[in-house]
Amino acid sequence: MKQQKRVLAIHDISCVGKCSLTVALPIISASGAECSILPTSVLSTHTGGFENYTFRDLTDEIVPITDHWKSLHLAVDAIYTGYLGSFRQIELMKGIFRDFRQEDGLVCVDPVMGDNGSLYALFDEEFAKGMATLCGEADLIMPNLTEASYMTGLPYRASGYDEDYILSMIEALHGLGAKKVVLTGVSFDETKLGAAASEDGKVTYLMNDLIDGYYHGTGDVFGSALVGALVNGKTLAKATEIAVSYTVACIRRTKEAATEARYGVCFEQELPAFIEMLK
Ligand code: PXL
Repeated sequence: MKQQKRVLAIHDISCVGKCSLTVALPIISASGAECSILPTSVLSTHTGGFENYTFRDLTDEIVPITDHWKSLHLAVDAIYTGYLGSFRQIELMKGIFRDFRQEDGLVCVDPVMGDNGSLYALFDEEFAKGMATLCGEADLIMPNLTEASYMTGLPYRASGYDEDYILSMIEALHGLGAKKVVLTGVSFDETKLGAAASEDGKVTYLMNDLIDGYYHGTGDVFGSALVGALVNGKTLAKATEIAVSYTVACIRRTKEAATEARYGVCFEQELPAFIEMLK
């Protein structure tokens, strides 16, 4: 019997809207790994498309929680960080990496900060610079093009770019310090969208159908599936392919259900298909 892997997922809890921990927990659990969590903040909804949401910063809880875990000698096989609740949390994450990283473990940073060329509410350029330093301490980073551009200083292009643009972005992202890079939101024509997975000097494009419209929380669905596939022993390229396929299936289902995009994607009914892809 293979030992069960433990992933520590560090994101906010957006109570409604299907992103962050409310997708990381079920997706990573479905992959067969245990998903321990560290909530960075609690919000009534996510900040994309809702107004008057509540926000409770949990920065002051992080050290007491992780001190307790240290007293338990808790071991984690992978750490997966996403939406952080304050600038101070960037340094706290570095401390968690130091304290909980295993020799053969995996530290994954999704530098959740923005999309479509701009930063989300509550983030600024200073935060992006801090996030770039956190990416430097990760084994794997998975920014979208917007986040990549804010962290590298290279211009953001929404469309009409060629492979050279993507390759220069990937090179600059490796320059931050991570050996593995998965750049999301890559599209060379109007029919295909996907991700570029890069390690050991090799870039693989994992493209799938582009479905019109903007669906909230898909970055977290993708990232959780990617981490789940990686802790199941898949290669970076294979894990990225699985994460792209699963995310597209979730978007397709949501489009068919015609639910409001700000409420997130119907990822639940595609979990059996995700589990199948991991076999
Ligand atoms: O899915 C990214 C995300 C996560 N958490 C919160 C957000 C967003 C994007 O807007 O607002 C709170």
